[in-house]
Amino acid sequence: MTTHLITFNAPAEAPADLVAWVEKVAELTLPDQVHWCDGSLEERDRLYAEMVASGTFTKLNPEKRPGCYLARSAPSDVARVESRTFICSEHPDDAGPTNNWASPAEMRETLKGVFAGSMSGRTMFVIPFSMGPLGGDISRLGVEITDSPYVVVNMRIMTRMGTPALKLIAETGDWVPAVHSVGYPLVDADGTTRDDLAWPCSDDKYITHFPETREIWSYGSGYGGNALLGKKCYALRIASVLARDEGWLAEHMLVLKITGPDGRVYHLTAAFPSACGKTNLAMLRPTIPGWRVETVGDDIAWMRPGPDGRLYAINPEAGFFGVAPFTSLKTNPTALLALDHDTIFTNVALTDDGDVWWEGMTDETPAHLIDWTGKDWTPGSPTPAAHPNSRFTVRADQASSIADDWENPAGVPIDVILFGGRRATNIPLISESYDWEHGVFVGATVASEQTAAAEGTVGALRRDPFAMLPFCGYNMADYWAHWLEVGKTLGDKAPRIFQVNWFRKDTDGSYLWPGFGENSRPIEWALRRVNGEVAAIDAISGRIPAVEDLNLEGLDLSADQVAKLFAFDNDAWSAEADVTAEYFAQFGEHAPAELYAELDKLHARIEAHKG
Ligand code: OXD
Ligand code: MN
Repeated sequence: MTTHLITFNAPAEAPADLVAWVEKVAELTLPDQVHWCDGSLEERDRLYAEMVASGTFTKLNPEKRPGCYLARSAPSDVARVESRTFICSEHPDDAGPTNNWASPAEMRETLKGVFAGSMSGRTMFVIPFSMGPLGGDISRLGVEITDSPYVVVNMRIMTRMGTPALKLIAETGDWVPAVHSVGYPLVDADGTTRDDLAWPCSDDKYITHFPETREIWSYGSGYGGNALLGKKCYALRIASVLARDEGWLAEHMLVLKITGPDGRVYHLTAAFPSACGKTNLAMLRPTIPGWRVETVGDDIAWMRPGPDGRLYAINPEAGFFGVAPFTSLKTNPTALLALDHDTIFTNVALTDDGDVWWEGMTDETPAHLIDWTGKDWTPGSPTPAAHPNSRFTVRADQASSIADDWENPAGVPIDVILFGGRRATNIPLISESYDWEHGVFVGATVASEQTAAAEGTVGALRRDPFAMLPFCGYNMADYWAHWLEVGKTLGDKAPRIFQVNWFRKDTDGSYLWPGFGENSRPIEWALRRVNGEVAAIDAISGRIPAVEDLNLEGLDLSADQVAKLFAFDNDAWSAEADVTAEYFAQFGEHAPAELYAELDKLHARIEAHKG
């Protein structure tokens, strides 16, 4: 197509620089046509109908799941691909040892090659979007170009997308360009055509970020964070760079609003590595009377010091892209009920009556299903019916737990920051950091124990600092330094930092703590600490509760189990501190001196504990 047609098609609101960029990308990728997304219901419904007709979507039973659709991806395209995710900063040091670095000049050449003609035979969609409420002070704008209608309808749920965002882009001129192609052109260079697939993608994948020029280019995958570029690519990798340069924080954290029995309102953010129950915590139903928990965000928080000096957070997303398996009326009724209508399901199983199912959804397994690969499935089948990383995409306000202030453009003031990991040993149920620097040390050293099944080494620690390991757009150690800086700005207005561990195990391998709604109990202690209502005991990991201050009423926990939840083994802590020194050493000069000082203090506390 000729590029003047793009100009011709562009909505009146589109600014010249945006139109010029779209033309440039079209000249490279050679789509058949260009569609500027307005975000309307008509547009959505037309795309849904087209995807049903093309076989990308199966419409679910409208009696059971009105407005719901099922997509099945290619078996080779089921998750984020960290090995193909690149930070293309000028200097390798600015990507740091925990990211894949690529030279921006070389990567640009590679991308030019793979994107050349990559959209031929397809429609190129232009998606203007806002991360965060439209026009909010903490919000940011972007434009994703994609050749995937699946991406368009998911972005419509996950972001504020369409004409209102385009108007703001024209007004402010400040937006991040993001280009995505599934990498499956329908016409090749010599004019040979091929049929489309229900889930087109490429074996060759590049998820690339250019922090200096603030651009995203993603090729070859249609799945989740690889393709919905507002989420991990923008709201974490690029936004973490913006945040560093502008004095704020872009974090892989859920955000909660909590109301106490006396009506006092608190807000809390929490960072957890994958597979630690983050969505369940985001929709926590407290078991202790009088406490109410509401959801502001389930995955990402953008936080800025506000006019009163406190730290304010927004959820930059508008929807949840959650893991489906093990979401049930027992584990997370709020999430399950939110999926009743207007939800896109990807890679879950289909029931005979046109509904969805996944492992752990119900006690009883259906006798027959169509599995996520489209094949017949029975309970005797050797593979799961739903892919373990199968997902739901749903608007955030479909969750009954959504807080009334979740879209407040000014954000919510944060009282408490939680860091969690999956630790069988060492880390107590809850402990409070001694100060901000200690909190940064705790966040920097967060880890989960690798299971034998995953890596063959029982007990080895997989570090996931701030749960940001795959999401920090620059050198992780510089990111820690940035956190230390923000702490100086906040001073005594800074949120209090706590570490939690729901996963400590007894010697027989059983979990010591029941988890789920009971997690409200240690959180209650944290909030009472904020209020100055309870004292605490200095311990190796931080300040821990006196047993009588932890609300354990109605729980079937023995005194021995409670003691084990807060037990400290000097030798195990010494060993862990030694490993931490090695871990910091990989960052060389970049590792902040403050964190080495915290490590010294930890050694001193371990020595004192030996007493
Ligand atoms: C997610 C993730 O999908 O963290 O949110 O991987
Ligand atoms: Mn996440």
